[in-house]
Amino acid sequence: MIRLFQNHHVRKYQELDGLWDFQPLGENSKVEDMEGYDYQLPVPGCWESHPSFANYRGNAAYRKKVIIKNKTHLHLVCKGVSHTADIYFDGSFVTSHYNAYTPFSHVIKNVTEGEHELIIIVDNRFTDQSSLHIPNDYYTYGGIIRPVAIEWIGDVMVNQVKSLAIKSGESWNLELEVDITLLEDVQDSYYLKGKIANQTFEVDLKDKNLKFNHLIEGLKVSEWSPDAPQLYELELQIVRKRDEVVVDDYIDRIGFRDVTTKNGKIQVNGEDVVLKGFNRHEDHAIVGASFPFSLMVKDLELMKDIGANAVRTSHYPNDELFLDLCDEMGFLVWEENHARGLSLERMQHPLFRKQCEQVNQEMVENHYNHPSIIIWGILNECASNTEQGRKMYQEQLEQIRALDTSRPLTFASHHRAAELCFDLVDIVSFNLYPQWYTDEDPSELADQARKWADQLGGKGKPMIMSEFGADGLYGYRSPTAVKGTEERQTMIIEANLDAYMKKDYISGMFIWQFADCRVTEEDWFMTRAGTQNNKGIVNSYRQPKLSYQIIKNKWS
Ligand code: ADA
Repeated sequence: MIRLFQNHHVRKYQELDGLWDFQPLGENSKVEDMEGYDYQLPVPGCWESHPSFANYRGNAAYRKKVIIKNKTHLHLVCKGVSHTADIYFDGSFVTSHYNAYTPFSHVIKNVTEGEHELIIIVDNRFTDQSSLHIPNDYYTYGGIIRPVAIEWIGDVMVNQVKSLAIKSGESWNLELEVDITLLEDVQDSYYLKGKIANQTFEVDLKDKNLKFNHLIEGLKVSEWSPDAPQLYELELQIVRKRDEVVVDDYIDRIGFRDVTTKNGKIQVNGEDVVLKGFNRHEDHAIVGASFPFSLMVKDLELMKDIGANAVRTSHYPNDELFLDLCDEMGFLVWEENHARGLSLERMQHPLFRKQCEQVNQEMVENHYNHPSIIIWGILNECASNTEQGRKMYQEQLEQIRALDTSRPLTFASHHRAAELCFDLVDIVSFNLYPQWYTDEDPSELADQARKWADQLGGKGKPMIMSEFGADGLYGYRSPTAVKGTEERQTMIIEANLDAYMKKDYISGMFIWQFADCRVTEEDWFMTRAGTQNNKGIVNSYRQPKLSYQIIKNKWS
């Protein structure tokens, strides 16, 4: 399932879920060296879920045959390939993409009737071509981890529509930024027909103005809010004038809400909110990073059961299906670009800026319309304590602001008094682990963090405790309550929540972390028991630890 709603009624599309031929490739072998495929693996899926590839870090070929009944242009849509994809169609190279966590697409023109071969070479190795996927305190899986679809398109297609809801008195306006792609030098003329809530509209596509804004005013709609997550379908159609035939369409879902940061607080539709939630990796003991819809629901239902209202997509953009679910369930989302704990040296990797810029673009362009996303975050615990790092933080925050002025920006800092970038963001966020990594008192530390924020460019800005928590090895119980027991994890989380829930200047708290997750053996096995980050309040199978009930008692 690619989305929680029908993305097209007119444009024909086929999701390529299923068993694909699979063959691991040698260190330097190429697709043309392929002899045969000895395996069949599910797509979407991680190859680590297959017994033979539980620890495989390398490259591999996935192959799928597709039948085309009549000549067409094909729009290939990939929602996530981990972490690098080289795509071939009928043996010819089509496109490449780096990064597991952002979607990409490509048009293959004039595909004839008959059987065709789609091959995706997937590579999850840590090489000098990868500045963001590196050995880390989470796992870079291998595979086509999110859905793939092919779409039949004509000469004109709706490529992307960004929708900005703007309150206007008692009603709402909707500013559309429409991007239409013209594939051939067509002679026909077209117009765009649209429908949202109680209004229809038309825009003439004269002189092929293919990127334009269109304002719809006076919409009488119910707002999207965490308690009443009302969604509306925006339907756009491209109509050929000479015969009124609809040649393409595009459907998305819109929530009418706005996000502000005033008086040191965060507001949704003018109402102050306090975010209470979890940092969540897309990681599960059985499916790795490739979540079927039912397990996405499971995670959010558990969070709802605990009384959480927010989730941070630590540390990368999430599967759009998960964001659709957050839209429907009224979760508030801090979505962030892909980076975790990169030193200045790593930020100076020759590909870092280009790869971050690409992820930021793909994240914002593709996820812009989700009302559940109320904050964009960047560069978790990177070198924002250095002048050179600051330049890159500033560059990325400016890039995202240029793409989206409607959401506040932040980043999670662990640099305490040495932080140099709080003046660049709308919300100041702290990763602090009092009682775990330090013996500090959570209440005193939070007060001190507020002072750091005020002194370092964050005065008057909302403050989020973006990470706090402790290891708790599932099933390790002991009256000693030593660090690593579930008892100690519970005590530490309780002490943090008791402190933060009382502080009026704290607008959000995200426990690190929702579920235990796999980490890379390289660099991390010594500091992570079982080569796992065990700070989940459930284990990687979603079995609750002692802390689950304590948090629930406080939040629900
Ligand atoms: C950091 C980091 C998390 C995780 C956490 C921990 O704050 O942002 O990804 O590694 O530490 O478990 O120590």
